[in-house]
Amino acid sequence: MDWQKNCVVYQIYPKSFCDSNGDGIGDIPGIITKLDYLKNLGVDVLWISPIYESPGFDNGYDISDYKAIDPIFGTMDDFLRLLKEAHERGIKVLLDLVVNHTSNEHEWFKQSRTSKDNPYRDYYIWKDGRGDKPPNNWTDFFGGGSCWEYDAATNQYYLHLFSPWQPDLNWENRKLRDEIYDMMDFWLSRGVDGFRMDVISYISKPLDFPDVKEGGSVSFLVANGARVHEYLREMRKRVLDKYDTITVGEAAGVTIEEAKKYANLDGHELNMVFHFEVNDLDGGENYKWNNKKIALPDLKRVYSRWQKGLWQVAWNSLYLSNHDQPRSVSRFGNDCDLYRERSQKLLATCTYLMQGTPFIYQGEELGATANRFESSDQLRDIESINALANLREKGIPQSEALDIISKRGRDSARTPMQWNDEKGAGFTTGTPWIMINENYKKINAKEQIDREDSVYNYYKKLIAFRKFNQIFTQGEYIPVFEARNDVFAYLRRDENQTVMVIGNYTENAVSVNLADEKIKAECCLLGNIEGSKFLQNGILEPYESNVIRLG
Ligand code: TEU
Ligand code: CA
Repeated sequence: MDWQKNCVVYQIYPKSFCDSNGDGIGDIPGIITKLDYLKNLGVDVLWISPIYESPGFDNGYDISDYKAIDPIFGTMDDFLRLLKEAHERGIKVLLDLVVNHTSNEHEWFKQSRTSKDNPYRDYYIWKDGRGDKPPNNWTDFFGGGSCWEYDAATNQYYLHLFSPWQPDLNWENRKLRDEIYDMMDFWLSRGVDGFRMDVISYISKPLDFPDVKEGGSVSFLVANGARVHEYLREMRKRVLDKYDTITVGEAAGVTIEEAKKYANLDGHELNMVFHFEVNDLDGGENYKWNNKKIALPDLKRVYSRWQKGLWQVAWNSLYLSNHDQPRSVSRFGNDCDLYRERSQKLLATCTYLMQGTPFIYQGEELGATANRFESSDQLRDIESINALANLREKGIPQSEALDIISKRGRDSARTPMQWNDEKGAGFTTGTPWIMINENYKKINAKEQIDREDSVYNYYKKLIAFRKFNQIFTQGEYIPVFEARNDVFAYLRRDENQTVMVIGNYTENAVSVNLADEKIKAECCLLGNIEGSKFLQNGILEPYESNVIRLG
């Protein structure tokens, strides 16, 4: 079995993980001090969000030098030491590859904007305006207005799908692609084990740059462009195939049919992708800025479609959240005192025991919750700041707008790791770059590690359980109780055995008759409630989950 399929990945958002020098910003030496914590949890791979040199308008997703470590995170020596120390513990390290765009402070862009015949001009996407209007009607993904920024020096506009500080690269240019493969080689040859590829589904643009239709989305226009698979195949041949890597593409706008190409088991492109169909479930009229709750039947439908759709053709990734998405327990579970821990355990159980490679986002293993931002000066993310202005403009009162942003914005998942109950939460001795969730006295790693029935210790058990039961990697996925809107349940089956994973996603006790699905239970292998009576009385307590061996 390939290790890429059997491993568990842990995502570190370095700015918020652990600060070693008291400047309020997490850093590489800080990560090194936590490697034993990660080893103890049982994860095999770390994905570290960008640590390259960057002016930081989008927390490192705007890179000004791909081959340098940003001084806020440490030095190249620190990074090489992290790599060595991780490898010594049997942990692999994946970097974030952000190659849809660079920072506007990247040397290529500085050159590119100087003149139309500069050799770097064509590394980016420049167009004439339509009269005094931008080349088309696209608006950026951060709610900041047009995707085109006018540049007076050459009287043209450059494309930026994200902020104006993130000009899009022109992948049609072969020299640009060569530079990117060379840069990937630079990191892989130093021992990096692979990449998470930022918005990789967007790199091939429609060359006629058509207007987006009323009600349509730019995302679907730019996703899965004509040459994206050609580029990824080229990348694999030119660089990835020389190493034993793990690759995951962030793939907004990717359907199952497309995913079968990106993440095909034939190994010509990537190991897997992150699709967005779960994230889109609570989107709506106002994009994601609403109070909508995800309905379980919708969630089940998406999960089952992807499980069945990729079966024996391609490979799934399994994630609940990341640095762009709300905290999972607040979004899919219940973050009240009574059910926070139990529902986080349920979510992990039901998500990570499907087929695919599990990804844990920092803090999930503690049951970290959404943060409440009380004032605009507490916000840090460019998208949240734009959203506040846009919501206010729509007439939504400040406190309501902040409530929506706290629930759905990206800052909420970016508050620092809560390591202990001391001032600074063990994250920093200084002033943190973003506020610390005030619940750190109650929710923190120290308390979690020390208590046997904590979320952390459950995650640890679950990771080990998954690893030593190959059925979860290889077994077939068969949904059961499909029509129920309170319970998510499925079987995993291989030639030797069948197990059922079942979870009650509601705050009520519910009754389940296994005979309805002709299921004969043998014993409970793993549950999130000590002394569960489920196999005796058929009652699932609120947010209860169980893994059951069938006879
Ligand atoms: O995210 C791209 C992406 O499509 C989103 O998840 C985006 O954050 C969301 O649509 C905003 O509502 C990636 C990175 O994960 C994100 O942190 C970066 O800001 C973005 O690309 C640009 O590099
Ligand atoms: Ca620091």
